[in-house]
Amino acid sequence: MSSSDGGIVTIFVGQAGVQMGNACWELFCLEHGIRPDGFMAGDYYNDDDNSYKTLFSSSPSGKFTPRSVMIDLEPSVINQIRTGTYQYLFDPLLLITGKENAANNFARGYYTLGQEIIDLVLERIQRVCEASSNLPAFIIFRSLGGGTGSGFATLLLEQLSNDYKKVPKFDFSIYPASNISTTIVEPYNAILTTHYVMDYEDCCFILDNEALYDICARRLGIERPTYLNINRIKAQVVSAVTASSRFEGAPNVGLDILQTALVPYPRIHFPSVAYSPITKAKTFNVNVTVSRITHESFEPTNQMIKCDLKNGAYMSCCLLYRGNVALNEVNKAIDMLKGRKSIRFVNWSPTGFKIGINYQAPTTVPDGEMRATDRSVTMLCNNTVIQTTWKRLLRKYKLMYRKKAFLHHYIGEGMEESQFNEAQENIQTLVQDYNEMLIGGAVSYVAGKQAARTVYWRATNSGRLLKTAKTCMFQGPPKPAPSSTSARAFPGQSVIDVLPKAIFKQSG
Ligand SMILES: Nc1nc2c(ncn2[C@@H]2O[C@H](COP(=O)(O)OP(=O)(O)OP(=O)(O)O)[C@@H](O)[C@H]2O)c(=O)[nH]1
Ligand SMILES: [Mg+2]
Repeated sequence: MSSSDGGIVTIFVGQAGVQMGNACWELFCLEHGIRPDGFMAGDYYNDDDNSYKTLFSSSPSGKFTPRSVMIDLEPSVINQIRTGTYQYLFDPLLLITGKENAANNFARGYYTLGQEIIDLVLERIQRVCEASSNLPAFIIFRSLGGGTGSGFATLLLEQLSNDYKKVPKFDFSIYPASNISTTIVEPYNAILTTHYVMDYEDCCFILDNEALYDICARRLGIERPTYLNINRIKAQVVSAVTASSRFEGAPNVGLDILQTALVPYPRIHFPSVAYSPITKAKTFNVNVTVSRITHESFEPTNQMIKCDLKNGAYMSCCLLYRGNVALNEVNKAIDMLKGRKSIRFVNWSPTGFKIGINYQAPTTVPDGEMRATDRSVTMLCNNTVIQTTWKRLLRKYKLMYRKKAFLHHYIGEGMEESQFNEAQENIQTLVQDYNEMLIGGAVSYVAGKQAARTVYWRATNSGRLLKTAKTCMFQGPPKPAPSSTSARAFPGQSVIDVLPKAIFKQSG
């Protein structure tokens, strides 16, 4: 075993980031048989098994250490790690704290407090990177609403994109939930950070706590979910996304392939996430078939962001299966999905679904709230409906900004008012960019299925997006394909292949 093998470097920023980190490392340790003190449990030890190397480095004494840096501008959250069950797991130098938090203020995280600590953080990250012979990716975890999660993470991503230009940067962000937001200025922080890091990160999975609370309540029967409950669900997604870099599978979809599949244009990089099965620990006789989990992963009950995918069109979709899953069962499940008119793809991206199968079954925390299963699926998709989450946030942002409410807190820490205008304009343009993805149309149709539906959008001169008169050419009882589109599909051929060329133009 050597400590110099390549691996993903994970970076946890602010309270939400660090607490997500706790859940992730709890799970990673269980998956690799590493005890909380950093040594491998005897029965797991196998000289030929290198799966741990992606996430852990190892020392000659047999101690495993996460390739991970945790940062918070205040000490209390990380102090719980320093004195908790996993205190010996982490390298103490990689747990970095300042003296006071950013008080939910982007500007404190980015300017005043952030500037004091950034050099130290970069030096520690460099140490971790130098111990890796290659560096496939950084994964950053944070909340968009917190001062540290928004402001400091922005500063960090800016520096990382300078120092490690070629290394892809993934982001797992907690998006401010619409109804249960803990701080009034979260929309400011979230929009400012999204604006500033737009060009510094490659792919940002956004998850919202409201959706996760709902999952806990509906799926796990937890009346008052805690952050631990929801962070453990998110950890399953993180584990699935990194599984291909650790365990065997075919076809195995790595982070690089995921990024290529999910991000059609640099700015269109906000996929949403769903997971199945999420079942109560004490449920008996659960029928976890491939078809059932696939179906469930498209249901709103399993989505980790509050928006209805049925109202948008998919640009891409990846299904990452784990465990005992046969490719022919997956193909059958995909055929079933293709017959659902609620699943529409933009007509310039008709290739449909990217499939990954990893043979390692999901691991669950013993005595945790989720039932162990021998297979699971994580659904990652880039759907145009995500723009509604930005619109929702912009509405709140504008309400406050119009009255210049709370602005003095930001100006007092070194920001200028013009930066608020720029951020607002950039996110408005992002919404517009997502709209442009729809121009040309979206299709859900498979030959042989009765219900087929085609929706066209076009842009007006003012830039507004309109559904054209051709909207919903098929509805209700089955009708023959309209001659205007020459959309005659043969058995086994999708109508996508025979529709007229999209009038889609690449933005910017
Ligand atoms: N999912 C999840 N969300 C969290 C957790 N802790 C805080 N949040 C959410 O994160 C947002 C607040 O951000 P924090 O992460 O607490 O803030 P911070 O990054 O530490 O920044 P400051 O405290 O302002 O310095 C709120 O929307 C919280 O609901 C957590 O453990 N899990
Ligand atoms: Mg904090």
